[in-house]
Amino acid sequence: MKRSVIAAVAVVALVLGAVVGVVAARVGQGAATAGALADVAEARGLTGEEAEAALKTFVPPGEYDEYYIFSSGGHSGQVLVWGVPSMRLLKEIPVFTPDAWQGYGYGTDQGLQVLEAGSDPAKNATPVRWGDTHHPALSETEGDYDGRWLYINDRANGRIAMIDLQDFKTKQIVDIPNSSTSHGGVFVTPNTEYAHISSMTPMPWTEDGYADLKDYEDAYRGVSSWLAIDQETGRIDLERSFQIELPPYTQDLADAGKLTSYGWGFINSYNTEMAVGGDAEGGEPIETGAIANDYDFLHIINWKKAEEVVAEGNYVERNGMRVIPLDVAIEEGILYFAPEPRNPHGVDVSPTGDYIVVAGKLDPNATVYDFELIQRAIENEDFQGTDPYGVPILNFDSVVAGQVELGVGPLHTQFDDEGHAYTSLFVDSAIAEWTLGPKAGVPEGEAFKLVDKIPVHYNIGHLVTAEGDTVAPDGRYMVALNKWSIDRYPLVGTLKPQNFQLIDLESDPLRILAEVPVPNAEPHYVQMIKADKLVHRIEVYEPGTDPLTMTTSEFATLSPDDARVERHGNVVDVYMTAMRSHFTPDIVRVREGDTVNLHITNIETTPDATHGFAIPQYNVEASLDPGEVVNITFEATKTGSFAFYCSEFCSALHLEMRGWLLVEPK
Ligand code: CUK
Ligand code: CUA
Repeated sequence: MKRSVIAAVAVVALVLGAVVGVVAARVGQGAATAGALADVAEARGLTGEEAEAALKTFVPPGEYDEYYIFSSGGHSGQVLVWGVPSMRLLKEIPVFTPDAWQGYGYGTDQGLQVLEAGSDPAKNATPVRWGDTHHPALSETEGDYDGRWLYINDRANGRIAMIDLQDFKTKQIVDIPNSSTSHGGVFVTPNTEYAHISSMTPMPWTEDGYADLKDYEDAYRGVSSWLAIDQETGRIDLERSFQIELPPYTQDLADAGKLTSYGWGFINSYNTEMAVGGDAEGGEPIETGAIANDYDFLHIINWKKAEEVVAEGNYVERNGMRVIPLDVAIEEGILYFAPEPRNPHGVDVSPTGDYIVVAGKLDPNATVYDFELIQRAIENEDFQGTDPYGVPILNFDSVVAGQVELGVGPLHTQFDDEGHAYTSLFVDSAIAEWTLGPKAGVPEGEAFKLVDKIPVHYNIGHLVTAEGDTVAPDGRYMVALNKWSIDRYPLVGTLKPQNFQLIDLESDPLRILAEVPVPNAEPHYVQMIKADKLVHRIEVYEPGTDPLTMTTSEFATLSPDDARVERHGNVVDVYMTAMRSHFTPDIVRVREGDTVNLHITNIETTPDATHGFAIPQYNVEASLDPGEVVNITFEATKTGSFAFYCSEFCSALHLEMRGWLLVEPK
C-alpha cells in the first residue's frame, strides 16, 4: 500500500478512536487523555500533524458542520452540497440532468416542466436533458450571502437555473436567448437585483442563426445578460431583464462590483484574436490562433447606467429580449475595456470592491486593477485606443495598481478577512497566498507580495475560502478543487475521482487538513457559506404543497377520504394519497388510449417520511416528501397490469405499499 493510502485510512481510524474519548467526556464518564490519543496516533502510524488534522475536521455523529459548500458538478449537470470541515457529501441537487432518486424528470409534471421550460425548442436541436454546471452564485443582500437562492449556469447550452434554498430544489431553468454557451460569467449583483450570465462562445446574430465562420467578425456576437430577479420568489423575470451586445471575443469569467465598485460588473475575455480554428482546412488550431496577442480585454460594464438606458427605451428587441446594441453601449459609456495579460481565466473582485484581480493562464502574474484608477481613466478619457468595434481601451498603466508574480498557470482567486488573496496555480499544482494593497488594509511596504505557497494534488482548478467572494470573508477554511488524483485513492477503474483538499487558513504555514474524492462530478466553481445563514430552510412542507410554486396545490388531497377517480371522456384524474403504508386508491383502472393524470399527495407530516411512486414499464418514478403533491401525466398506450409501488423504504410494511394500474384494452 502506498503511504498516502495508509494515511487516508489511518485518519479515519483515528477519528473513530478519538470519538470514544470525546463522547465519554461529554457524558461525564471520563476523557481521552493526551497519552491515550498519542497511543492511538502511534498505533495508526500517524504523525502528530496528521492526528491533529483529524481532530480538527472530525464532526461527531449527530453534530453538524459549520459551513456548507455549494459545488458545481460539471457535466453531471447537478449541484453537490458538502459539509465543512467534515467534508461529508450531504446532498446532490438535480438541476439540468434528471435524477431518479429525487423523482426529477421521470414522470412528475413539476420536474418535467422545469426541464422542458428550460430547453427552448427554437434554440435546441432536441430537448436538452443534461448540463455542464460551472459557476454557482448564492443570492446576496448588501454583498453578503443571505441563504435564499442559488443560481447556476449550464456551460454547454447557455442556460441558468434557480435553486430555492428553502427545500434545495430546482425551481426554474432559463434558456438564455441570443446565447448558445456560457462559461463562468455568472454572478449575482450585491442585492440580487440581477443574476448575470455572459456567453462564452459567440454565436451568429443573424436572422436564421447561421453564418459561415469566414463571416465571424461581422456576424458573430457575444452577450452579457442581466436577468432580473423577483425578490419574492427568486425567479428570473425575462421581461424585466436586458442584454448588452458584445464583440465576438470569448467572454469568460465574471464578477460583480461591490461596495466601492457597486453598480459595475467585470468580465474577462480571451481569443480577442477571433481565431475560429480550421486545422483540417489549412488553417491553424484555435489553441494557437487564440494566444497570439499579448493582451486580451477585461470588460468593464456599468450596469446601473445600462438599466437607465433600457428604461429610456434605447434598446432593440431580439428574440424577446431587450438588447443594448454595441454602439449604444459605447456611446452611453456602458462598456470599457482594460488590457489584461494573455488569456486570462479568473476575474475576482476583492471584498471592499476596490481591487479587481485577474489571473492569466499564460502569464505568471496576478494583475490587480484599482477601481478608483479605472474611474479616473474613464473620466479623463485616458485611452490607449479602441478595439476593432470601437470600444475604448483604458491605458493599462493607468489602471493597474500592482502585479504579483505567483507561479505557472494562475486561474482563480479568493480572499480572506485580513487582506490576503489566494490564487490557484493549475500548472504548478499549488495555491499562492499573497497580499492585496492599502485599500484592503495592507501596509504600503507589504502590499502586493507573495506570502506562502502550498502544494496540492494535483492540478487545481478553482479554490474557495469561507465566504471568500463576499464583502465579509471569514478566513478559517479553504478548499482546493483538484482535477487529477493519481495515487490519492485506491484504484477504482480507469476514470479516477476528482479530489477536494481542505486547507487550514489559520495555520502558518498553510496546511492540508483533509481530502475527499469526488466520485460523481467534476466541480468547477464552488461557494462556502456559513450554515447558520441558511435560515430559510424548511423541514417539511405545509400539507398539500406544490414544491414548484411553494403554494397549496389545486390537486392536493389531504385525506384518504377525499381520494377519488374522476373521468371526463378519456381523461382520467386520480386523486391519490400516500401514507405509511398504503396508497389510496391502490387500484387504478383506465382504458387503453386514456390520458391519465395522477395527483398524489403525501399526507405525512413527520419529517423524512418520504414515499416513492414508481410505475414499471411507464418510466415513472416520483419522490414524495411529506406534505408534497406531485402530478404525473401519461398516455395509457400500453395495455396490461402494472404493479406500481413505493420506491422508498418507508416503513415495516413498505413492501406492502403497492397497488395496480390496470390498462384495459379498447
Ligand atoms: S472554470 Cu473550471 S477550473 Cu468553468 Cu470557473 Cu476555472
Ligand atoms: Cu412508502 Cu415505502
